[in-house]
Amino acid sequence: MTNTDLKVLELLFQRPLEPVFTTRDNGKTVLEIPESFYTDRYKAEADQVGNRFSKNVDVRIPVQELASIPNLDFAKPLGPKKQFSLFNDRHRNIASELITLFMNAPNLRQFVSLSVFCKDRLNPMLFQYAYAVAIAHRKDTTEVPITNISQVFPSNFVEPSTLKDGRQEGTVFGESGDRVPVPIPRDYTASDVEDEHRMAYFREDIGVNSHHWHWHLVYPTTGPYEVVNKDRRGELFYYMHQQILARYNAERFSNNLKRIQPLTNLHNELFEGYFPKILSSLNNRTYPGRASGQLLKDVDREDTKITIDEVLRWRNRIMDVIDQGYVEDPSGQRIPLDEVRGIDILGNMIEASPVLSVNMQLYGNLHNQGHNIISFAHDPDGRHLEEFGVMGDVTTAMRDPIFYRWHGFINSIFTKFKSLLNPYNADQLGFEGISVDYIEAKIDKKGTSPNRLATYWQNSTVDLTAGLDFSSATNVLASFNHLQNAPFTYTFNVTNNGAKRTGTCRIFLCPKVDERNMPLRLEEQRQMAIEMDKFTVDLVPGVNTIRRQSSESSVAIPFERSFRPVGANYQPQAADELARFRFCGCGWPQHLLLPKGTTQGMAFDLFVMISDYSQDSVKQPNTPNDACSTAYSFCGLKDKLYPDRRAMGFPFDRRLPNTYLTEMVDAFGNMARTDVKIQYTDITVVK
Ligand code: CUO
Repeated sequence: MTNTDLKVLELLFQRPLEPVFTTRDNGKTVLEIPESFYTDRYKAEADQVGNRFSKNVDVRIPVQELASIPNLDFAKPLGPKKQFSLFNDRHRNIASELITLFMNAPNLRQFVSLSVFCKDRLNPMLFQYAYAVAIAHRKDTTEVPITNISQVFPSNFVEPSTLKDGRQEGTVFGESGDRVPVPIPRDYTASDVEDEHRMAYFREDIGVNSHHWHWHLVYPTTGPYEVVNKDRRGELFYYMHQQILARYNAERFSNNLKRIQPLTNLHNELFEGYFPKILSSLNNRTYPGRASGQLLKDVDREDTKITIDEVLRWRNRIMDVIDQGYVEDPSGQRIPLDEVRGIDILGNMIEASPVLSVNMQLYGNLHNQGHNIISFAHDPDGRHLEEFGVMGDVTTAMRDPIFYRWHGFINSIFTKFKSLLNPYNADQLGFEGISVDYIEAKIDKKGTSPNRLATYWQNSTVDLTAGLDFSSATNVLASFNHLQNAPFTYTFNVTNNGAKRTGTCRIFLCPKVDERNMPLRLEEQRQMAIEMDKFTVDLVPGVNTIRRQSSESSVAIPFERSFRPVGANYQPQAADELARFRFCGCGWPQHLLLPKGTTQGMAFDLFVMISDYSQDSVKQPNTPNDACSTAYSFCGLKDKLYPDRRAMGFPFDRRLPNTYLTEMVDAFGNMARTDVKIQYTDITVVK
């Protein structure tokens, strides 16, 4: 790839609402587009506007003419100021067609031209989504960094007055040292009267929401078959969201709240309201809120029609097939829901992916339509001309408390399926001749005691310049408080009483007691277990000491990865460095790796298991390794198989042979547990 092509592709993530001929990279760069690329508004004055913007720039990049002008009529129903939703059938079909168009561009140059041409002719959110999917999946764009969505559309992520203040700071002080980052307020969506507000720091975390967007970007439901059909995609839909719920529950216990109540009855009032107070960049309106006590109604709007009855019918059919043990494809062929493929089939069917669902007509579109019905609860027939609420959009859905209850319900269906499988037996759980003798987790600081972990607040700065349209040329910096944990290291002593072999080390954190302070039985505890890390270990005969840092976790990505500054100035030049630096935003934010805990110290079981690698390993295709696929437990590996043959969540995804965790650990030498305490301190550290 030439540097210019890479540069153009990166620039298209900046200033999503500004015409493509305006300057980018803080006024330094401009794209010189063919006359035919100007939209009707500017066509007559093409010369004049083009000159106006190319006057004081350092770099001018010419964009090649398109071999053939694409027909974009398919995208017409989604006007430029409409909210775009991945849960909406019509929007998804449009997105799918656009992704196909982008994927089919015959070479890199033409893909660049096509993207430049399309940008000003399409709904900006639709464009950014389909464009990012194409960049993530085209073979010739693997080196292009995908700008974090929170930096492309910052108003979807931060309180809007921050952006105004940030622009003002930038305009008044320029790049001078007097400029300070503008603080994003922490408690702006509700007061302490609302109990659920205790969870706002988690739900409204920028890293949490950008992870969720990025996951759905990597695993789209529609588009070309080769883009959608990824190894164990349906199972990962189940598992990644199940882990979010497990983490949310541990976080709720830390905040003295009861566990999630799944939204099983769609006719009851939704007791929690939510007023997001964030802006949609596209139309400069706030996302609608939802009052407490709202009832769900059938949605009857121009481009969305859903009845609650229909959703319930799909649910019943899915419950029935789980009892039956098989699903039926459109020709009536029975496909068994066995312990290997069953969960994957169900995941794709329940989410649902029109490309991969076994039978969309019969099993419907349960999860997506639930998002929609909830997101329109405030204006189900559109009489108030209000758009969907935050639940209608993957960039914002996790902000709303109802997200966790809807997914809690979806998860309960998967749980039912898993509960019908045989419990794991000794052959599957054990690893003959391996014994884990000692485990600890200790903060990386002198004088700290083992198994006492710590959380606190940290104030960090993010650069929101990329997405700010029509603003000053200087950077806009915002600072915000987020939970943070003190880095720690796990140490395990493992004795191998046999020949040299390989194992998979699986680390989980499980709450010990429930909301009433009663000890949790293994059956409940396993469903709340949080995966912390998973990695391969070579075990020599005799004693092995294994050390692993919390920052190496297979579920999380570091803060810098989520929020790297945007623009050419920050980009390493050397190819290998660039590959390492490449942004890949899928992964749980490292700063939320641990639940908050309590000021007195909250007790958890730290569980470690070493499983037999010969039962875990997969034969990977010979595709190049991707430098940024580090959160593989949640996000898989690019162009490879999911790197663990066991069911996701193993060993906690199925019933287990013991009543309490301690009994299971006593019964199997290859497992160990210890008590750890997570202590929260209400201090803020500035990064
Ligand atoms: Cu990720 Cu419902 O699937 O939001």
